[in-house]
Amino acid sequence: MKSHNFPSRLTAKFAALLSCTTMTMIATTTVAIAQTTQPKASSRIFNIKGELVGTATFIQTPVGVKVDLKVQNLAQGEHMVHLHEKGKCDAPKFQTSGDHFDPKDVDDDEEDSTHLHHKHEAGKHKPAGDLPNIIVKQDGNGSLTAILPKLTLGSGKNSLLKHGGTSIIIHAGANGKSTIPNVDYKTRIACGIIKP
Ligand SMILES: [Cu+2]
Repeated sequence: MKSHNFPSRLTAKFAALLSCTTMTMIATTTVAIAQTTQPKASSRIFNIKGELVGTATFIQTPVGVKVDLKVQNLAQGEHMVHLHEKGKCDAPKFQTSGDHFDPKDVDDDEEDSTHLHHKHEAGKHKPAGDLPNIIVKQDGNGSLTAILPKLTLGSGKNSLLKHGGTSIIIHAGANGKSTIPNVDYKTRIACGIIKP
């Protein structure tokens, strides 16, 4: 009797193991599909000394790219934060990150030609990759969440993951006011390359 029982128990164990493996494979495939349909990106942000001072995550949503930014060890006060047009961060000046990321699409061009006069008059054109200013507290920490409606993590020139990449830059100050004595408020004090 036992000699019959033993192999059947073994078979049951093997079957359980097999179904476990199959379940894991299905789960892995589901995660892979979810990641394909909802692209993500992130960035580790370093100051001019190469110290990590922040992290940013980027998630594709139906209304644009959602950005979550957390910083630490920065000067207290208000800092401008922009996405810049190149995926390069060469300290100490971070000029290799280029200008503000501000891709133009067809809809924008039409809108621009209609409203060009008003926009220039107001002087309020906001580049697509400009985030709200971040407020750094006395302890050096700060965080912000924002949606960038004109940008994507998908394909095309509006993508944060376009050829050549993009970066996130934190400036010394905002509204003409610097957080660091004797440093211009526009100075680029930290930079992170945005990666898939
Ligand atoms: Cu900037």
